Amino acid sequence: MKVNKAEIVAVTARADQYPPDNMPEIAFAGRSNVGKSSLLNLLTGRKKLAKISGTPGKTRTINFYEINDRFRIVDLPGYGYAKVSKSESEKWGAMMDEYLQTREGLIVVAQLIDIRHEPTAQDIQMYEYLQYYGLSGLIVATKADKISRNQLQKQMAMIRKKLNADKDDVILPVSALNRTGHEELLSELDECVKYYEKHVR
Ligand SMILES: Nc1nc2c(ncn2[C@@H]2O[C@H](COP(=O)(O)OP(=O)(O)O)[C@@H](O)[C@H]2O)c(=O)[nH]1
Ligand SMILES: [Mg+2]
Repeated sequence: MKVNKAEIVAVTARADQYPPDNMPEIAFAGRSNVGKSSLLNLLTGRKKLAKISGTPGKTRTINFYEINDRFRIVDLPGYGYAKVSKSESEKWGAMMDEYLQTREGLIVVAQLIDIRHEPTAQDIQMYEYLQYYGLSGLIVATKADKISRNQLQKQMAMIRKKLNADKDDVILPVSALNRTGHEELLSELDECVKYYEKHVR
């Protein structure tokens, strides 16, 4: 798949401001700073489409990006940032529930995990949540440029094991820095969208 067109269509914390639920969507979830925005920019070939932040915990909205007038990538607010208050984290949870549990067009949630580190308790919790709602299956191991080729397989196996991931789950190493996994991820997204086009519509 080639990305010919990418535009941001909504930035919101409120369900009544989501774009119409009439298109397949693939959401990106993960800890703050895991590389969600960078990956989005890599995939769309637009360096400044999504804001990259040096300070984690900035995004408090759900950002909808429409690709090729065909599907959307949805950048979910990151979790795991220590400096949030209880009420903020409750708001985050309610926002996630609202989106993840009501969106008809949502096909799958790509869960981003930093390839260098063990999944955190929150990563595991998120995986189980997604699995429960039938939204798991695609794990993206980010910042692959930070480790050696040798370590790559080892780290991916560790992530799979730690998450207790389903054997059919796809784990893709990616790097926004050197474009590792760029084509593979795009074709994975394409498969998901095709599935929607064939079965849901
Ligand atoms: N080395 C490396 N750094 C990355 C990569 N992706 C993101 N980063 C860095 O990680 C930080 C957080 O990235 P960002 O995309 O804003 O993460 P988000 O909070 O998940 O949206 C930034 O400093 C990025 O430059 C990558 O593939 N390789
Ligand atoms: Mg971001």
